[in-house]
Amino acid sequence: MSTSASRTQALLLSISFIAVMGTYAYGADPKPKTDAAKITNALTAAPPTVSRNASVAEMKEDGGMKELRKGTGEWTCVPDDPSTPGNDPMCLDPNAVEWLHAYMSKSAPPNKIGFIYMLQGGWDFSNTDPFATKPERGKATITGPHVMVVGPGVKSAPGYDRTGEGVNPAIPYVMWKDTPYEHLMIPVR
Ligand SMILES: [Cu+2]
Repeated sequence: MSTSASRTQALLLSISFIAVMGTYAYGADPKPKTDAAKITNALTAAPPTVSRNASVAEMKEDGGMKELRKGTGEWTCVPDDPSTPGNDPMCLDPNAVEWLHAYMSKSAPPNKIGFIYMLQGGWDFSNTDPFATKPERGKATITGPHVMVVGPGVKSAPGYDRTGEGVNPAIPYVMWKDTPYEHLMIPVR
């Protein structure tokens, strides 16, 4: 996962940190600025068969969503989060959209299983704190292409690493464990 506009401030304090991020360096991947660029970026989060008919919406500072494109399918793609240095668009099924709204508004997620594609990878300040605004132990969690399973049902899913802090993100694991927003992170490459 990767959201929250409130992270912007923390990022400004993390310039030196960002500078050592190698392939994820800030300058390597310019943030999409126009609606057209945001739409193109958002659609790269899922296979074309999924994103082709998807709606595209960006997250607003107040936790709401602004629709950039009306799709004909059930999926919603969200462009790269401007508050994180990495490129982290995602495509969500309807249950996952509800889950994302709950996370953004810090309310309880619905008791449903949701699914999210993040085929460009993800960038999170913390593997354990959903609302962290600075890198955990001085180090962000940077993940490669993955899919996510969200919802309270994740608590009872066996076989996923629950190390939390310091987990190896190259294996299927639980992010933000023991919080209402815990979810499975499943690498796909
Ligand atoms: Cu993710």
